[in-house]
Amino acid sequence: MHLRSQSPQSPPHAVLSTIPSDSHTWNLLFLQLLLEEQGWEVTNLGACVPVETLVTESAARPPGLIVVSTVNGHGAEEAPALARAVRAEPALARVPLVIGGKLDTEGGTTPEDRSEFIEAGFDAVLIGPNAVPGLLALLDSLAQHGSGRAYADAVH
Ligand code: B12
Repeated sequence: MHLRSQSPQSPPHAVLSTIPSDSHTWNLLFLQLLLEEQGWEVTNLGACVPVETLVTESAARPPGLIVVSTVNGHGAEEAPALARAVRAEPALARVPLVIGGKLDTEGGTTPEDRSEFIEAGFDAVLIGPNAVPGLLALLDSLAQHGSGRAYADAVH
């Protein structure tokens, strides 16, 4: 379990990313500040992150959490491949991986809208008005149990 494998002295580490096409950055800054406020050290990879960069940077220092934020409406097209690439890297196969924001241009928030992301390898899809409370609950769950899969099992 990566969160607890870190030294007790060091804060847990999260990698924050977006999908390759997305140039929005205020969402990333918001999430960086939110995570830091909760005691996490954040590597914010910035806008338009190639999937290979996300995988390479994360594998170099496996984090306790990977957060993907996208708002440009292309998440539904690009994020499943991102998740599959993350899960194909052995060092990242069990790192908690979540996505949120505006994943399509239709505001989809139903369980059906989320299933493709979960099947691709995300542990949670955080969209709509409960997205931020959902992330905070996940952070609490990781602090207690250290497993994104345990969180996913609890909410699905
Ligand atoms: C500012 C802005 C821009 C700026 C971005 C500047 C920058 N440096 O970021 C510019 C002008 C560059 C821009 C460009 C584009 N934009 Co724009 N943009 C916006 C705008 C007006 C505000 C976004 C913003 O900064 N919000 C502030 C941040 C803090 O909030 P947020 O992004 O909504 O994130 C919140 C939540 O979504 C949530 N959240 C986000 N991610 C995650 C992840 C997790 C895990 C969790 C828990 C929560 C979470 O938390 C945040 C705080 O509540 C929105 C409309 C709007 N009012 O939202 C459109 C909007 C996002 N853009 C849009 C579009 C289409 C584009 C363009 C494609 C336009 C174009 N045709 O060129 C391009 C994108 C190009 C690209 N390659 O991505 C659409 C997306 C459509 C959709 N998803 O349905 C929007 C919604 C406008 C619209 N109504 O059509 N944009």
